[in-house]
Amino acid sequence: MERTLVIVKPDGVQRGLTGEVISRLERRGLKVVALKMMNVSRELAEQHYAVHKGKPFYDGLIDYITSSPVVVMIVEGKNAIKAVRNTVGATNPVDAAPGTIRGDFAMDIGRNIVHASDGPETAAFETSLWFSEDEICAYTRNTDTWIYE
Ligand code: IDP
Repeated sequence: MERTLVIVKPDGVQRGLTGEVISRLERRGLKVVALKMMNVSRELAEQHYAVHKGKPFYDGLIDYITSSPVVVMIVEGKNAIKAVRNTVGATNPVDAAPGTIRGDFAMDIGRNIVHASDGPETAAFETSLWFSEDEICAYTRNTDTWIYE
């Protein structure tokens, strides 16, 4: 089982899409194992987006993610990183397929509703950046045998 970080970004929270995002992930079969709403400090935003430092959109990205509360979660599942990325859709919503979260609810790359870790290393880094170990709930679901062979 993999764990990956998902953030409902400020535009997603403001637009009332938090439940929609969680619902789509849950309905797919992913299991939420940690969840909280929070304001993002500039320090945390800079750590999370360190890889983008120096890019033209960096300052706007830090302003955006710190502008209003986010809902952040860890979801778990078989190949969860890829499954979540595919459910979220392409970074630029104009390229995101209909049926994906970004393809259904977003118009602009700078307001794309959701963040999802893009690989095993970033997932490990980001889950430990946003959550302490005692905030993560490990639990079994009786439905898992109906989701996984
Ligand atoms: P991802 O969120 O799909 O993993 P990344 O390329 O890692 O995409 O970019 C991180 C975030 O930075 C994007 O989700 C988006 O919010 C923002 N971003 C990326 N490129 C641009 C851009 O050209 N203009 C404005 N924002 C951008």
